[in-house]
Amino acid sequence: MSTPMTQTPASEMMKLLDDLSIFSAPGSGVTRLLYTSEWSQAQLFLQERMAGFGLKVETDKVGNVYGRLVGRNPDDKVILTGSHVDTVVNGGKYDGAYGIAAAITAIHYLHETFGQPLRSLEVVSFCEEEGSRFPLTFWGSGHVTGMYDGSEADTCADSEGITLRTAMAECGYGSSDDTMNQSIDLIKRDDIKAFVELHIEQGILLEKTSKQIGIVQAIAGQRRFTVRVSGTANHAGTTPMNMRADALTGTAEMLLLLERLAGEAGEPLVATSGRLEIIPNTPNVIPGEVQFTLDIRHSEAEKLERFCTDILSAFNEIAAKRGLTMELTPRLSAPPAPMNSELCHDLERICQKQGRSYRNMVSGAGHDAQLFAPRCPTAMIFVPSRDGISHSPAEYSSTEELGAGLEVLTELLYELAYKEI
Ligand code: HGY
Ligand code: MN
Ligand code: MN
Repeated sequence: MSTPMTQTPASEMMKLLDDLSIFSAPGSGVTRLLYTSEWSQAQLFLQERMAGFGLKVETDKVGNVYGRLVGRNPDDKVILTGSHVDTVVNGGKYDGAYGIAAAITAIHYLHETFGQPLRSLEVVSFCEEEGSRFPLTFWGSGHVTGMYDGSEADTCADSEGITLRTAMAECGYGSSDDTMNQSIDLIKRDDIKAFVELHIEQGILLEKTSKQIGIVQAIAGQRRFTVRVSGTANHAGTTPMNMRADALTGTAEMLLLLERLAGEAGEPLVATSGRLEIIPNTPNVIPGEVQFTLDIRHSEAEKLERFCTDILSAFNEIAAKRGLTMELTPRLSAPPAPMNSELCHDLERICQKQGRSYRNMVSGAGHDAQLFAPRCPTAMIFVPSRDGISHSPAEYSSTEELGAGLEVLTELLYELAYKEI
């Protein structure tokens, strides 16, 4: 049995969003990193809310949370909608959370208004997408779509050296032996008929062109790496400048080259190094080692690959010239993902029917939807971000803008779950 809707769907969704944003580490904005206590509390909160709305709640071995409204044809494939529950450090309250809150609200509204759907309609709160704590991303949807087999949990650790496996076990997920891998089949899913993700744009295009809705045509491909540059730690006072193998100045030359070549490559290519660690990170010691991240994106696969090849060989040349060595660890290779054209046309029709202004666009941000696109019909809907700001406490979209996205999502879910398709 579900609880009746006592307020408008938009206000129910906003209440969910506000309640969800409380689960954060101290500091500005929202910080909810994978397998932390605030992350666990958020997933528990969502399970309670989903159960309260009469959904069948399940969690899998990596901590994805599902809420299913069982359809009249329970053996038919499922319509899945949702997003990720984790955030960046000091992020906003809408990135990821909005897609989950809207999905729960939409399903609650459809159940109250139209009863049981033809086929099951399911919301998912993916455990992790950002790559903020561990040097990999899409940990949730990557298992559901078979990108990961769980063995990665032993080969990566956070900045305090806690392995992903340990962090999982501390939250009661996964298992210390290799049964985790055998249980992966319990995570990878082949029963999904379509996946729809509602998300804030995290860019300024919709606001600049005064459109209420973005219909995503494709999601940019992403390559992420960890780069370790090694030189010679030495005394800052007694080592002449021409006798140094300084890992930090070598890294600085690499990153300035990255910035210049990415600018010359032109849009939509972007390249970022967001995290850098210096060893021994001591004022009077020449840095012996630097570890930094690379995040490179493009909407065309071959241009993305070519830029990565070129920049990494240029880095090797800089290292050789400076007597440094460079070690590269690939962390992510998510190809560009075209969305389903039929679902895009459905979204255009729904926007016209609802009198919503909209535009077709490419997403520079990565999303869980890009892992589903090769496996099932997939669609993404954007709403505007004020000043295009995201991954920041200043991330904001108005109730009206978020409500418009909710109504478009709700109508698409109705067509997918309640009608013969
Ligand atoms: O980094 C991204 O594009 C996404 O916000 N995780
Ligand atoms: Mn996101
Ligand atoms: Mn994000």
